[in-house]
Amino acid sequence: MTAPPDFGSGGFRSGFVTVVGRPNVGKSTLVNRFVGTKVAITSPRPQTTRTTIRGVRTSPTHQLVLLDTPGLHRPRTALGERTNERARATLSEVDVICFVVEANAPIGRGDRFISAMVQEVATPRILVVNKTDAASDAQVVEHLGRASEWLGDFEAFFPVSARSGEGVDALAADLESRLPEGPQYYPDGVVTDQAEMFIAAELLREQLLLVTHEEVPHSITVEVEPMDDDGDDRHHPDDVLRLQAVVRVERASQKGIVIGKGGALLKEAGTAARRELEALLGTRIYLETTVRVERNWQRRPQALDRLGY
Ligand SMILES: Nc1nc2c(ncn2[C@@H]2O[C@H](COP(=O)(O)OP(=O)(O)O)[C@@H](O)[C@H]2O)c(=O)[nH]1
Ligand SMILES: [Mg+2]
Repeated sequence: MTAPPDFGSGGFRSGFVTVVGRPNVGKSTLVNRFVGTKVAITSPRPQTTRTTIRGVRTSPTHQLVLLDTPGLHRPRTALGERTNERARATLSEVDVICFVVEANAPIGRGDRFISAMVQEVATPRILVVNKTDAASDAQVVEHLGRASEWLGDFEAFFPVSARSGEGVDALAADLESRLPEGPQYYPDGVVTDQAEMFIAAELLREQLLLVTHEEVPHSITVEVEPMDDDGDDRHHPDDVLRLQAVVRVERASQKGIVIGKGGALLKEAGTAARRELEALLGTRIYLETTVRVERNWQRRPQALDRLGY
């Protein structure tokens, strides 16, 4: 007779891990790596992530639900205040906190600002030193040493490269070992809680972030909806998913920038986003894009409510 698999004293373990750290340290890249596919868009620009995104990693024995929070930072706009508050509230509600710093930059005020918040709650915390691929061994060792001195107490320390994947499995195993017994919240194969239309909007926003500069990236918000059926489907056979994307910017001058000369920039971004979405959803997509000006939407609470922030 073969023995059943040994799950320790109990059965399935599951729980929530929030990933925090200052903007650009690689939180979204790390969550994508945990999950194995892209659930959160990433970019070299700070504050790419605006809402909390869930990434799910499931094994036969464990389910880790990773919360990719927008970076905690000193807020300057109503949007900044909201994202900050949300990230803060989750700290005490999760099973483990993953606090991420980067190995290729000194630990600074931004890191200490967040670590102070992290130290306020009783939740177990792990320090992750990311971007080891971009730092020397000596830098990594120095960070691991400095971290406890400058950032407070942690249960464990993990050097990783979210980009190459080095160290990520060891980190995941440690996180799993800290989960309580619990249900499988998401079925096998589900890697995120995001709706398809939200992913579509984020993929287009990611493309626009790549090709815009200065204040424009921050002023962009994108909404995608299935297109109304106008009864004229001669050009759009049934196996094509028809989507309408509305790109909002804060000023008229930004509208021209996003559209580009002869519409070239928007068209290119739309095509790139459409291709990624087609691969992700496994269906052909027709994506129509328009740009509208919504004055100072980042500063107006009513606009934030309407846009879903
Ligand atoms: N070299 C290197 N770059 C990374 C790594 N992880 C993330 N990055 C880059 O750092 C930038 C910010 O990453 P992102 O995940 O958007 O950071 P977030 O703001 O903390 O979510 C992007 O350009 C990533 O490609 C890593 O392990 N090594
Ligand atoms: Mg992010």
